[in-house]
Amino acid sequence: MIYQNPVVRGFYPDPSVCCADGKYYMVCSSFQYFPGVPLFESSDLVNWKQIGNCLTRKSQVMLEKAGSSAGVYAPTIRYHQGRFYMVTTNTSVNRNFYICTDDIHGEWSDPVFIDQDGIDPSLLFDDGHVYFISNGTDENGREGITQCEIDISTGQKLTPSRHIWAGSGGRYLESPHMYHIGDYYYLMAAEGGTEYGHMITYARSKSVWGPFEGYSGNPVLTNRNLGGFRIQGVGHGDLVLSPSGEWFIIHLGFRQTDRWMPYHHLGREVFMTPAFFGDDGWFTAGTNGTTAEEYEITGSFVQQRKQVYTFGNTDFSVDWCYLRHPHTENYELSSDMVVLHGTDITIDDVDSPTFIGIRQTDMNGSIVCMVSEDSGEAGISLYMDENQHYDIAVRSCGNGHEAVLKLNIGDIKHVQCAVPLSSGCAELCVNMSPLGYTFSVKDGENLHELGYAQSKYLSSEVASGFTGVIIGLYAQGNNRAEFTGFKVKYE
Ligand code: 6LW
Repeated sequence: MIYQNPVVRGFYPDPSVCCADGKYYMVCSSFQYFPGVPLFESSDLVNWKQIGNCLTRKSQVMLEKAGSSAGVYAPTIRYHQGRFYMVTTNTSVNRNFYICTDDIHGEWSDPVFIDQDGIDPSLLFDDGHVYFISNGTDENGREGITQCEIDISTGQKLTPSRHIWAGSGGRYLESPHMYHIGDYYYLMAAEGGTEYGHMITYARSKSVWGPFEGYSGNPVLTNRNLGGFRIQGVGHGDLVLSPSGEWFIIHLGFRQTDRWMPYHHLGREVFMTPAFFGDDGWFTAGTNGTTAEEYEITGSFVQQRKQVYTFGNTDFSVDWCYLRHPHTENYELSSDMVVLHGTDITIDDVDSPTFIGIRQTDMNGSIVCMVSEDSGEAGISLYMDENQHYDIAVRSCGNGHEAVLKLNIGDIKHVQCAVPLSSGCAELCVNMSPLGYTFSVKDGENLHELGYAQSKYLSSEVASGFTGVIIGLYAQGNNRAEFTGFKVKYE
């Protein structure tokens, strides 16, 4: 069947995948959001369902006041002898750690820390040995792909950290994964930075310690020369074998808006590109080393795409996320109503405001929600980070209420429009298009247009950082707010 890229839409960067008992499992980065490291399941590599998150307890990850795009970076998931391992970096404390579980639908362990630096850690289980690989520094201070052997039961290093590859010469050598396939150890990595110059490169050796010989056709996968093409920034991937024995690279990329000086605001998403091993044991990927809109995979199934998200058809502990560790007493979540209790902490703070969000997964669509609040401000935020967000809200003023559209772009915090309301209850509406958002409010029978704001200012190119737009429900100002009839519908 033909599948379309991306296979997972919205801000789910740095995918890593493993196979266990006929099912595939995938994890992604989560940065300052909690719970951390979204976990997906698939039986065909094309249809992915989020089944949970790996970091669900405060004791597993320190996120207090973690900066936006700090916190939890790229994870790797591996399965060995009945046990799943997820290894990642908490950049807010600069430490690599892994957790494990024997029940992929259950809780994961507390963290085991590893004394090797760098980001993007990975594990290789090979012939009774476990290797830990990151883009770290060796014992002599040399940076590059760095490896040590560890005792997987304690995290203790069994060898010094050794430099094993310097990459093909691109900047930001990261995302190493090692595979033992046939006679060779393949070391795949990303270079070029996670932007328009991103790429996947690899090398191979007959020994896990090298010396590694770089593939002469590196980069094996990149869209950096496809100016104007919608899919950009492809890189950071993991190799996987499909149920029918075809190789694929599951990797990140993004969908750009505009042809000249393009930008992207939905974050980095999950793409899948076929890889082909030649008789010489080297592999190529995609369409002449690039990722296209669609590919073929053996199998007769349909690629599903969820187009409607409501309180009733999503799971608050799976699909939704908080900013840092939430103050749980401020959230009452049920399938027909969300009640939020606002505090002094606002969504402009690097903290944990009362905020619960779900990723914007497509460019075209609409958001509606009835919001009722008593003495502060409550509404919907198109949230990139604390400095870049558009908010439509009901707020108290004088003896009454008004509907507001607030644009926050860097240091500019602007109230675009304020309309008096007949009560503290109104229906907030957002229309999403690739180039921007249109905001309106319904006060009983009266419809008020509040304005328009460009998606460009919520993009990674403007905001910087590694995240994407989240549709957040928030309350602030020591109030009580009720949200009902929430619906996101994509076209
Ligand atoms: C991640 C690095 C990268 O750790 O971006 O795309 C960093 N690559 O490998 C943050 O997602």
